[in-house]
Amino acid sequence: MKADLVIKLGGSAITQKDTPYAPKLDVIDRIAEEFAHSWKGVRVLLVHGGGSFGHRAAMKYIDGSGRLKDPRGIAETRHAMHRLTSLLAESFLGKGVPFFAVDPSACFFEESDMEPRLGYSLKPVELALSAGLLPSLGGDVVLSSQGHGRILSGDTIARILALASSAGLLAFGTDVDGYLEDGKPLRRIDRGKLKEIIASTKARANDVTGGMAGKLGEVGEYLSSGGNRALIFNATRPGAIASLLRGEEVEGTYID
Ligand code: IP8
Repeated sequence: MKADLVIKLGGSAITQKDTPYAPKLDVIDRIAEEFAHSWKGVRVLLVHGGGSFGHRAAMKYIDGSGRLKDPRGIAETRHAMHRLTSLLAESFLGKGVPFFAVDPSACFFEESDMEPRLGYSLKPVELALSAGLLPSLGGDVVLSSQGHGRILSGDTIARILALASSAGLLAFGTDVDGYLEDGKPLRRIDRGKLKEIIASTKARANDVTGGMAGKLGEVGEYLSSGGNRALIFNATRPGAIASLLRGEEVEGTYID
């Protein structure tokens, strides 16, 4: 599988994180519009976060070790993500973009013998890409061979997809202009500085997968596994997605 670009739309960009089940429909529609104009001919894998949908549901049920043991909690979290994915699908399809949702809960799973390990098959994503679709995966709850559920962040999915497709760029869209230091976005972070920066970054309290710190952790893992280049940018800024699809540099923090 080969992709030019993996774009993750963070939950903070496409939902109001502090209001339960509140999508930012204006942002979603604008991003869909930018895809409609600039996506043709670009091999893109799209990922989205949980925002006030998945995180809201998961927080009610998740335990201290990150497991969801109550079947109702697993099912509600899956459904919350399904609702958000449907809103994205309606918007993209309404603008003529063949958004094709691939359910991560159906192609990722946790295998446990000594240590829990993430297993997956990306065949459906690969086939969707070759069929001329825009494959899209949201963060999700995945099932374990031990009988519980665990949250799989869209950040992790994005990192796995970017490595599996040798993407030229792994771009994390948030609602801020990049990695902020003293309120200002850094233009570039050298991979050698990443560990230090992660240590000083605190997770947002309403996020079960670690917010900016989690994202930077995935970037670290991506680069140390042979990944090319990562970016943290503001997906709510008009034109940012269109520029990325045209292969242009955008405002934000590049990490390489
Ligand atoms: O917002 C989390 O995905 P993320 C997905 O990308 C759920 O970390 C179900 C909370």
